[in-house]
Amino acid sequence: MNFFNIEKTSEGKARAGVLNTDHGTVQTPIFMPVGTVASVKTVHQREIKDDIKAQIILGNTYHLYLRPGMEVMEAAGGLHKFMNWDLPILTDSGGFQVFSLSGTRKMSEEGVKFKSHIDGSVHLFTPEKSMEIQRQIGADIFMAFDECVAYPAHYNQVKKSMDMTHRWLKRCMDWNEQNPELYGYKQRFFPIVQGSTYSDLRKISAEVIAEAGAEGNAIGGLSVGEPEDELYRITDEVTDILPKEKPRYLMGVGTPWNILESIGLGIDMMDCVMPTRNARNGMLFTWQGVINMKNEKWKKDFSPLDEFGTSFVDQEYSKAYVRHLFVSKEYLAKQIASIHNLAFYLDLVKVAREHILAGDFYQWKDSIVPVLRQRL
Ligand code: PRF
Repeated sequence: MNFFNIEKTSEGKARAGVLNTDHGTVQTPIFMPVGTVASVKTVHQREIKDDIKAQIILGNTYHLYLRPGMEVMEAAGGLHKFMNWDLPILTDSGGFQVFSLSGTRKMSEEGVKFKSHIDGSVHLFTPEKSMEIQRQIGADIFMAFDECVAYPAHYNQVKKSMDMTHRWLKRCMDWNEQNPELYGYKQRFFPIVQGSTYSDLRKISAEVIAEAGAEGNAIGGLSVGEPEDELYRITDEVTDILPKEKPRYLMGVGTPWNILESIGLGIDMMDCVMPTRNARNGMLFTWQGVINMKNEKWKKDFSPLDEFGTSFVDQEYSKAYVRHLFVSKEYLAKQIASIHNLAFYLDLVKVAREHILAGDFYQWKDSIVPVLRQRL
């Protein structure tokens, strides 16, 4: 069985496909909830699977390496067993999290030396170390060790960083070739395109990554503060170069409208902390627009949390009740809002997929995007 089968390509670049992993299939385009520390924050595995209907979740090398650590991970038999999640998992390689979380860090050709955000202890991540940790975690899909430069960055700095990411890719692939999987199922490796918002660098990087011949490819370095039109422009340019027959993963994107536009540009997989992080702050995404749950205007609104929502929380609780929970700073507020947002994101990509299969994706997207962006 192929790892990736495309079922239908629409009028433009959008496509509907299926990923086949040893932990089950994933229908694409797909959104992947982020489970950084072996937990999708505030949400039970049972809810992620049965209510939210997630088909694959993310774990993070950086966090899991620091805690619980790889001794525990290997003794557990990998992340699937440790967290009792038997569907597919993807792990990010750690580089991006080192940049965004650890206070002090030092880059070199060898790798990144950093201080743990937990206890200040010093560690070194190299491409080889990241691969070794990702073998111990045992995700179905694992990522190359890359550097994501901040936005904006000078051309020369971006080029230098991108060239190093390409050299690191070679080291990742050499290590993977010599070190097989630990747990008896297949792990698929995805390299990452960098190059910030410079078209010529993105073209070089996409060609290098395509040339690597991996089973899937990712686009990094976006959604880091650049304007939305730049995100779309670069995604469009890069998906023109990455091989059509392999899945394309856009890392860390984004809002519901970013997700639909990216699907329209040929992206198959996305992840973002936005649905869970914003939920914890009271921001709900719906088919009618964005809701601030803490707003006074919901105080006596006893209508369902989201009348078009697919999850049980949408029908079983009122806006007034969930607002009350937020105002009272109850844990349950964060839990209900996270379940709602993740279920909405999964419904969004499911409906997008149906429109791709029906052949009217672009027409549908253009009509729904302005609605999704509304503030209610
Ligand atoms: N690289 C890696 N992980 C990432 C990114 C990246 O560039 C991004 C950028 N949006 C999110 N997560 N390895």
